[in-house]
Amino acid sequence: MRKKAPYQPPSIPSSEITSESVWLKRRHFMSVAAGGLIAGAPLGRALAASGSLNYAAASNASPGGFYTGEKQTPFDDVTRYNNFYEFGTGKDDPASYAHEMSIDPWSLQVDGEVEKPGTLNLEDIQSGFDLEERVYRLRCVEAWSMVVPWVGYSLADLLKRFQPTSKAKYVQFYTLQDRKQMRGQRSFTSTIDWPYVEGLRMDEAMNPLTFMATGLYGKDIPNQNGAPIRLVVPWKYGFKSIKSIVRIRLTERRPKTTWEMLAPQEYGFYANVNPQVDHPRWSQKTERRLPSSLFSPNRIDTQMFNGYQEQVGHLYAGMDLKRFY
Ligand SMILES: Nc1nc2c(c(=O)[nH]1)N[C@H]1C(S)=C(S)[C@@H](COP(=O)(O)O)O[C@H]1N2
Ligand SMILES: [Mo]
Repeated sequence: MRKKAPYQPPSIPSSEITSESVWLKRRHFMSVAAGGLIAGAPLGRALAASGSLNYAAASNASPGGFYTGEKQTPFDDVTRYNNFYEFGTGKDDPASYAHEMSIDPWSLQVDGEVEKPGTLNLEDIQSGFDLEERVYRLRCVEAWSMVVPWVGYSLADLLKRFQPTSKAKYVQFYTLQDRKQMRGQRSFTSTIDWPYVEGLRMDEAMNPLTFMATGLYGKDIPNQNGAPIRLVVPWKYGFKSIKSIVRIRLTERRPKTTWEMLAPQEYGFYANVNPQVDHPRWSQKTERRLPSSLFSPNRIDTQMFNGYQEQVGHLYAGMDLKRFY
């Protein structure tokens, strides 16, 4: 079996990196823009130190939306409170059982409407693209949310390498299917038709915010968060951010997606975060920001497109978002 190159941690803590100021590539850093620096301090921290940090300012901490200065959800919450039904439906099941999945070797196939179909192995996935850090809000349809410092690259960077054809209108994603490694897939009570699948419209896939994460908090991404590579679409409900991807297929027709197949009246293809459109069984107006407890529930208002309206609102101009939820 191929040996994995030892992970080189960034030489500065992840909390001090802003995506605008530092793009990191394994083994070396490349400064591409000084835009995020105020007198040497990262933008988020400088704002926080000024004492005038409010929610709106934090949301807009970077013009591209690549970085929010909001308090980051601690590593332990990000990696122990998960949805990954392949390992069970309890929030702590993925942290308990995702180690039963091996990610080495791994193969990610890219096919369909592309000029150059091919596969990426683990090494390609982990170090074949320029890595950068993005700090995004993640809003689950269940009305909890987190702020996560991801490491990875844009989906556009990945797709361009395989040269999408003019017929490519959608992108479909598939999670690993392996009953031996994924105990949730062996469960008799599971109603999901495995493998977990997701999809995006081509313009959503190519939007600069759409991210492939291979790490978080400056480390390789833990299995429970979707190792070795998972999608992150920060303006959509979390279920769109499919984990442990083995296939990306570009298509002419809109692909089927797991939650839409399961309950189409509750979960749509678009699944854009929208406080105006409630889930049939609960309100989407507010969310519980982790860490949260009985004594500090930490409820905050949910923002349109999870606060990324400026970056992605144009994608849905003229669409009835109550109908296309
Ligand atoms: N393959 C797969 N991907 C998945 C899920 C899943 O059950 N299986 N759950 C989704 C849901 S509902 C959410 S909220 C996010 C959670 O990501 P996190 O556990 O890293 O916070 O993963 C999404 N990706
Ligand atoms: Mo979710």
